Amino acid sequence: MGYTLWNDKIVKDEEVIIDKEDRGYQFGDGVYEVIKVYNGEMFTATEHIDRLYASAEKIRMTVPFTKDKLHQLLHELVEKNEVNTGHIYFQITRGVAPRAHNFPSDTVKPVITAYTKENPRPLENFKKGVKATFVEDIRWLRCDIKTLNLLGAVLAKQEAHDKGCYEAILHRNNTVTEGSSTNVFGVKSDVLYTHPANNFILKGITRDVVIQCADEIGLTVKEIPFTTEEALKMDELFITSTTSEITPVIEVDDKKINDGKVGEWTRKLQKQFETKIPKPLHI
Ligand code: DCS
Repeated sequence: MGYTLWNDKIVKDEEVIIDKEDRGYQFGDGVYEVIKVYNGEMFTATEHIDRLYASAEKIRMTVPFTKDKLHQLLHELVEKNEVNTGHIYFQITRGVAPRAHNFPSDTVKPVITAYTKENPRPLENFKKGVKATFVEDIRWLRCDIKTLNLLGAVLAKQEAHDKGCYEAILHRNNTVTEGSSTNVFGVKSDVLYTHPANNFILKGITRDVVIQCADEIGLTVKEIPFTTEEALKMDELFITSTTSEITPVIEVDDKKINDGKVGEWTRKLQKQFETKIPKPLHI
């Protein structure tokens, strides 16, 4: 048992009450973020908070705090729950009102919940890589917004798990967009390819860090889409996210990438990424 941030207060988990007419519960009317905690320290918290505010604005919702205040509250939550390595999940909904599709009046306050989980890094996946499967991207056309409406992603991920795969690589008319909860990258002839950050994908914070890492190690990045067919012919393929970091993909629909071996550039990127994450304090 631990503590949850509930609106502007940190309370015991069991004190949180979620109303049945919360619009997040009924409509998925809200936005969310997941922030990784390494050795008690939040990683890229500013970027995640900025994206939360941007998502909220895109659905015409106002976060009732300043960014600094939210940052401070999340920091307190991590301390209070004594998180070592894990993550924070936080969401904000349009609040509680009698059920009607249109927005409630301005007096209705958004509802914020944030909690933490202790969660080890999936190091085995980083080392050995995972299997993936292609799934048609049936999501809506505003995938740039990190909304609570995740049914398209849920169905895709389940299809992948049913096939014994870690991730579903989504495609629209055979153009790879992203994973169900990750961004997708491919390396071909020493160039790193990924889908451009438009309305078809979520602009991952890890994606941005990886692009920066690529720059730092001299790997050319091209933000142009590739097809499912091209994906299978990549020298290297990997997925990225806050919790999956840089996870190599060694097989898609039973077809091996690079003979099922993790590629050199992927290893170099993983190494560069490692230099950026908060290290344990040795006092
Ligand atoms: N694309 C989608 C559809 C996602 O849901 C996510 C994150 C990403 C890309 C990668 O973004 P970040 O690099 O910013 O994490 N999904 C979060 C989730 O739902 N669980 O963990 C991360």
